[in-house]
Amino acid sequence: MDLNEISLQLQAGKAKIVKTLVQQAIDEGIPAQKILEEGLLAGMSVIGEKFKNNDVFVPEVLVAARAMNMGANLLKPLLAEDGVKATGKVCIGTVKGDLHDIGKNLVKMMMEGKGLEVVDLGTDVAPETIVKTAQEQGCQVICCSALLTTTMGVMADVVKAAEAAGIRDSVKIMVGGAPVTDAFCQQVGADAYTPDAASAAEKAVEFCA
Ligand code: B1M
Repeated sequence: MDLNEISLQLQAGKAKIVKTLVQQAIDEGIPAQKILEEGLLAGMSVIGEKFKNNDVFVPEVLVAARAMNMGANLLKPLLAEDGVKATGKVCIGTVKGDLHDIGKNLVKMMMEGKGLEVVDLGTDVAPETIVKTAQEQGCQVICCSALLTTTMGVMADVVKAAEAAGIRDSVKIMVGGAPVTDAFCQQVGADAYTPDAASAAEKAVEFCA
């Protein structure tokens, strides 16, 4: 199958067709990672570019996001199959003021695929909530996602909240999302920046070991 068809249908927001095509690609034996990257993420990337240039608007992006999630859900068990299972507990959330959750959901998916237990706090999460959850649930790692330049600064508050709660030495703080960089990670005093979901999962396993 031509994975570009998945990308095109995602861009058109045709969630049911995307779901059918993803299933078809799976049935044809195409690796889940390839379907994710060349079908779903490729389509989302085109939508992102159009959104930036005002060629599409929030409603179109939302239906594309829905199609992305429906396709990704089918891939989840397959992405989870490979490799030795690790143990550890991670809490993850998109920071306060930010509603983007597609990347976070992929990170969660990859982490679960590695055998980690993931407490998902959703989007628009206050630093105190993330830290309190990590404390109460005994998470070794906190993962913060931010997609906006106006919200990435909240990650610094997460680090400060962990210090204030006295858990900074016992928890690793990971940051990610499109505007986040390694330099930013160091600037806010977090422990690791990873550019994508797969490397985030690998790093979390390393931290939990
Ligand atoms: Co928004 N949006 N959006 N949006 N949106 C961006 C981010 C933007 C870059 C678009 C643009 O202008 N080009 C821009 C931000 C500009 C900036 O800050 N510099 C933007 C804007 C401006 C906005 C609004 C303000 C628009 C408005 O209302 N005027 C608004 C803000 C709402 C809010 O959050 N308060 C808004 C709203 C929305 C929608 C609701 C319509 C929708 C979100 C739907 C949803 O998530 N459920 C949406 C979307 C979909 C996007 C784009 C098009 C796509 C984002 C995405 O899902 N990418 C985006 C443009 C773009 O990125 N090209 C855009 C796919 C996803 C898999 O990638 O999230 O980067 P990403 O995740 C990657 C890595 O970054 C990494 O792993 C993932 C997979 O490998 N990663 C992590 C992510 N989190 C991690 C955490 C980790 C580790 C790795 O933890 C350790």
